[in-house]
Amino acid sequence: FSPRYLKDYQVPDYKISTVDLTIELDDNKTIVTNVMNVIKSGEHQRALVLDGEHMQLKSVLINQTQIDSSQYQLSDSTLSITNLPEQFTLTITTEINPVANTALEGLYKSADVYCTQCEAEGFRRITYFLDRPDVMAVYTTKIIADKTSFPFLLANGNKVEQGNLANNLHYVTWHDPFPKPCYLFALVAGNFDLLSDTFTTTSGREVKLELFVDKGNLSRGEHAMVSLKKSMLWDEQQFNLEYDLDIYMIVAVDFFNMGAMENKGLNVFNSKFVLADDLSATDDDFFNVEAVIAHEYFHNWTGNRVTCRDWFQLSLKEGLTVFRDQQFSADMHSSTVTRIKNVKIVRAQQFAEDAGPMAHPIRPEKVMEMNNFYTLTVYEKGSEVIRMMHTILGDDAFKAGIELYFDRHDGQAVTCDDFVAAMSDASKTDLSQFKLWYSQSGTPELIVSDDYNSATNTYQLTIEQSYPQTHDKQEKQNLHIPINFELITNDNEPNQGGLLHSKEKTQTWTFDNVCSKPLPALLGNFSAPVKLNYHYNDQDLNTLMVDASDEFNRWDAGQKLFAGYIKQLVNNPELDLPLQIASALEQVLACNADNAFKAEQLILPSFDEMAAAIVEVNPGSLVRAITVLKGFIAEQLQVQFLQTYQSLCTSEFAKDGQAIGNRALKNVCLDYLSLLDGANALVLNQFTDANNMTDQLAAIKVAALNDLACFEDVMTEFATQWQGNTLVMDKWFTINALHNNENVVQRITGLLEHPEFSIDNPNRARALIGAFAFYNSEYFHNKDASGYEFLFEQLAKLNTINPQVASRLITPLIQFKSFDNNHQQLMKGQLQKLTKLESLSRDLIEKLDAALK
Ligand code: HT7
Ligand code: ZN
Repeated sequence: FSPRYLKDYQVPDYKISTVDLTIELDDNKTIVTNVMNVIKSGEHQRALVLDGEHMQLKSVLINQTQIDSSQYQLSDSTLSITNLPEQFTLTITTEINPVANTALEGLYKSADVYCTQCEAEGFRRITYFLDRPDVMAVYTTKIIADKTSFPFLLANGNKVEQGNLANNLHYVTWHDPFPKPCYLFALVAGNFDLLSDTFTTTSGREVKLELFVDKGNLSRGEHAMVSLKKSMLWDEQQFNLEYDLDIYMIVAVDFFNMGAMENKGLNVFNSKFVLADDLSATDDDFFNVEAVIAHEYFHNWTGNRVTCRDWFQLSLKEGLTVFRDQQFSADMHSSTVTRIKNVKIVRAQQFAEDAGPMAHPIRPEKVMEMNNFYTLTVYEKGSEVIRMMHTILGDDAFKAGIELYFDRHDGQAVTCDDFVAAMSDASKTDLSQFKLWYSQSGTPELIVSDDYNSATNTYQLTIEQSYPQTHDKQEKQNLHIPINFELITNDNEPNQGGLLHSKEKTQTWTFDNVCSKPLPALLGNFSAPVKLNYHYNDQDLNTLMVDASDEFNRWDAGQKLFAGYIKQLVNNPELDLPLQIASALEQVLACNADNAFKAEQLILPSFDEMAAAIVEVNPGSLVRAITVLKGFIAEQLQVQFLQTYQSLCTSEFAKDGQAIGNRALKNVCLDYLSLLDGANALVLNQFTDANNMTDQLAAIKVAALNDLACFEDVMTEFATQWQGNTLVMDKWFTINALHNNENVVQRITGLLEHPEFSIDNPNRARALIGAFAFYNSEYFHNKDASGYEFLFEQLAKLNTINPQVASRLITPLIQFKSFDNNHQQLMKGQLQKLTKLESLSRDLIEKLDAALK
């Protein structure tokens, strides 16, 4: 397997203007007939080299005449045809085996549903094609299948024909008038319940909305439907973007490699991001369903109408669409709490990726397996880069840039440079230095110092950009970094504030008329994805927690306070903790902010976030440091936590923002109280009384994390209550994996044999194996290496079953550099063993090569 490089991009030698597919569905022998209109690009005699994998070629016809195998060349991954006219009809027939397709790429059958996943390069498993996003064609798709088992036959676009055939077969033909790359092709066949609705666009067109769910699940689709309509309205109001086809379909399936897929007019969703009801879904689940529905809907413009020229440009659509879904969520809920959630992911996970062996710019330059680049960097950091443009240009100019982007590029496959050019031209702003964010990997660090002169009332702020070496050894340049700032003074003058543009290695800003020594509040709303290094003392952080105008900064000051003590506790677990920490949190509990925000203020930085901020840490010491700080806070504020907890226990269930905030705060209190005497009774009580999944799950989670006496009983009761409900049982498997007990590896090894566990199902594999490796930090990193060994064994299986899932689950092992030398050696040992596996997938080879080089 050799890598591909961005610098080698060439326009395709041939265009394909139309694709007519006939797909005769069968479990093991599905026949695909693909009739294409092909046009040579320019004058040349080069071969047409089509991509194709994992299928059998049955016949090739040029202008309706069959050619024999002497006229084409077949390899494992290509079909090459030479001596071709300027324009011709190419008909290719292939046979595929959907049941054998456990990788869930291309056409697969699982749980009685035929389903496709073509992004990034799955279409080449359905038929031979120029499988690249800059080849855009108009598709017509005829699906033929058994009428009883598959009453719904769905594909992109509008339904144009349907009818019955002999042998209980039937067919439906779909036509999608919008030229699209093949990664947006989709087909679904199955027997579903259908939730129907309509949406009338601003220009007065009525769009049919259809949501397909497993039989018996109709009511669990309602929240998704409401979310879809909210998303459609928001995109019209914010960006003037209307939906374009007559119908928008969403299908929920249980077997899916990722969250969802934005196929034109026919989104396919992991059922986890569609199904939700009051009893079985948590508040977070409801939030996530709405966000993912919005994300896929927003892709209709940012991704589908304007797509990527090549896969190196993935962030063109993903970074922008994540930014759009984050803005949507911020508008639908508390904007600060939404922002805090986004930032936690960047700091805990994206920063770790950027510091690990797979570090890459948001526009990667070298890719071996494209599926490996659907990363936190491309998505989340990509979104931060778009957000910085929004911050620099302001909302109006940003929206003018979006408008110009669509005026220029509707119907095209373009690059990140094209996007930035539209932004720059519409706003008349020079973004040439800013563009380096697209090509530079790693997390910048800002080293901040200051000086106040009371004689002249001037204040100087100096910011230095610093770049730790990344794994790709890339040389770094100074970036254009927007820094939101506020100078907090205790005089009666209004605080100065605004946006600083850091562009040089070291830059100093001088502020006049500063009547007392100010405290700088920097990076308000996390205005750039960077680490900040300024020597705040505890008193400063306490001031920021109360006085910073930016709510995000108030939260962040608390996080910095906690992080400082966690770092000290790692080296000295006996450290005397000051009562000041508890009194700061006492103020938080007592103030009249909204409860969702208070809950965030009380949550300590996670293991991952701290691991990303400490060099070569001992994982056990870090877990203990966090526990010591948490225990100290719990003891100091026991009375306040209990009072708050009790005041928020209500028998009524509501789903409005306030009720959600109340539950969040109540369960953070429970989390602290679960470390103290009386925890078992409290937790058992909450479990028994719970009338919603948020509370029920919170109870079993703290029972697991603290290995409470009630743990086994509540788990058994939970499983009995929810057996058969796939999504809830995923939660149950996850809680098992989080059990804070030395026998956890035995427990989860046993669960691999549980009748409801199947490693073939990505959600199940992630729920059990993924949750253990990503979140049970204590026992995954156990010094006897049993956690690493367990992951190795599962990865060895997943390598052949589903390489995409294997490649995601290997993440905690390849990020060994965060940990001390002993752990590094143990983790590397497992990686070395993986390299010895027979038929190692390209996905794992790429990561192992990077990690071990
Ligand atoms: N654009 C999609 C990315 C994707 C994907 C989705 C499902 C299964 C496999 C996949 N590979 C890539 C999802 C999105 O970002 O909206
Ligand atoms: Zn996306």
